Amino acid sequence: MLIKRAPDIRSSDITDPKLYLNRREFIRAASGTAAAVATGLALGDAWVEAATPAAHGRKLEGVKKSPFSTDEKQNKWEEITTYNNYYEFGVDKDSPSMLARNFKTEPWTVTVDGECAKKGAMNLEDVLKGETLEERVYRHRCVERWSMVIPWIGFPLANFIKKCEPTAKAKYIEFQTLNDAKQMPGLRSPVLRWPYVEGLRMDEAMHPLTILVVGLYGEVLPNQDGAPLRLAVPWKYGFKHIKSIVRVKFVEKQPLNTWQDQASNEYGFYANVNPTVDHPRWSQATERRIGEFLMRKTLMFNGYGDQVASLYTGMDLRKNY
Ligand SMILES: Nc1nc2c(c(=O)[nH]1)N[C@H]1C(S)=C(S)[C@@H](COP(=O)(O)O)O[C@H]1N2
Ligand SMILES: [Mo]
Repeated sequence: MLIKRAPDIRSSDITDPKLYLNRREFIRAASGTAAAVATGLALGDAWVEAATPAAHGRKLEGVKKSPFSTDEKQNKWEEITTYNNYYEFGVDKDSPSMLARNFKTEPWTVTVDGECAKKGAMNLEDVLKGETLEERVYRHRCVERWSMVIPWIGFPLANFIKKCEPTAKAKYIEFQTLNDAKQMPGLRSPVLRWPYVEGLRMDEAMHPLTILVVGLYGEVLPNQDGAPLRLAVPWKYGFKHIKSIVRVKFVEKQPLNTWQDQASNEYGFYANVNPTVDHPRWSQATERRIGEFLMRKTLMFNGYGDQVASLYTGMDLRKNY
């Protein structure tokens, strides 16, 4: 059953209509894939609305609580695994829950290059080596004005960066998502330029709130949420939280992130949550917490200002949106 929620800005409202691949076409395009067959979507022209929460998977051992967690009410597993943006698996919020089901996350390799001493392929086990996993309950605010509270499990990105030994020239870090059209039916649509790319300034990347995520609610991360490895930067809009990361590059110049590439007048590099800087097509002053009816006030830096505001001292946040 399609889970209906309070009215929201639909992906079709924020995407150039020319490029927007509608649900019916999308499912037809995807129906050749194993994923679509497995989820019962490939029924000729008849299509089924079959958003289903992720099955419960493997429990993660030895997870510590973190003082960086919010004690706000957490969104449900069902919400966090059926309401996703992940255009590699379709532009509708429930498409990833259906089409990412058979996505292969093992084995997984992250390739490191650019301005660092330790270049090359690292398998996920090496990325995780020596890390203590922490539960970080973070507010998550999408640029489209919805929000959730999500108990991620991960570890500081700073730890990973130290392993790579960046040089003095490394001013930014760039991330890339897997680009595999066989597994990701959304890549057949030109809705974005693939692969999905994101970046952070080095001090943002080293900040203790910035984590690499491998789990959710005490379990291995579900595919629709970016398994096996995704980013969480809680003071920034959701599009900075790149999923299924396969490449990390240390660079001197500010990377061109995917949504800035798509519409630079609407989406910038910094993407700090900021209720005083409107999106050209809507206000960012309020947001809808998924599961709630009334809008709430959006907080500067998504409520993480005490920890991160100093990163932007002297910067014009209207220009650097
Ligand atoms: N590779 C990739 N990463 C992505 C996206 C995407 O389409 N592709 N969407 C982004 C957007 S717009 C949001 S709001 C978050 C949503 O993350 P969630 O599904 O875990 O809530 O993922 C971000 N990361
Ligand atoms: Mo988003």
